[in-house]
Amino acid sequence: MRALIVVDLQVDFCPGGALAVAGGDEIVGPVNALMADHDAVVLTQDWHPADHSSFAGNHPGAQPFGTMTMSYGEQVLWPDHCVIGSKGAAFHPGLDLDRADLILRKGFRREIDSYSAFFENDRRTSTGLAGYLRERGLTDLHFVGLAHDFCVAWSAIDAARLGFSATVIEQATRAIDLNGSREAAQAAMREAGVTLA
Ligand code: VGL
Ligand code: ZN
Repeated sequence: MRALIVVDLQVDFCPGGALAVAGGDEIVGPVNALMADHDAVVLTQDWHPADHSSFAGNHPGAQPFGTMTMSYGEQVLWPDHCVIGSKGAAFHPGLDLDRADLILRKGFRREIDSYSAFFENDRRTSTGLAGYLRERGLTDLHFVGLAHDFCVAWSAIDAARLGFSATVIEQATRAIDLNGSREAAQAAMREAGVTLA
């Protein structure tokens, strides 16, 4: 059975938002249309406490889009975004929420970021999503949403590694493209066995 995994299609990742992805809002219509072709729809929601360690604003002297070494490795420092309960953390108002079976929040622990919908950035702490999908017999996963080169790519790579069939529907994603991250993510996805459609 096929699941559509809609990654972080939230106000802060769309034009005008705190961590805007160019053209992010253009994919809302295509994503809504894809929902009908799937047996299940899962939405992920980036969901950070205001004191989150991935926010440049929480590290005196740090600049957004710089990097910092955390206990689990290197972490990009982002503009403050998707703060729990804020307007920017809400889904894009055009997204069809009624079709969602599951809304999975991630990144809610202050000390660890979570790009992937499956594992937090320590690459060990599970979000529980794999168990949910397996128990429902959802083995064929189609990824769309934002951002192509971070949360979509990391989620699809983890899905392939976990033994799911993983496809990224590229026309329903948009990239941040930070220092070549778009090309790097595409190469990493191909390497991991993700289909780019
Ligand atoms: C994302 C950076 C920080 C994403 C989330 O959804 O790709 N990127 N938080
Ligand atoms: Zn985030």
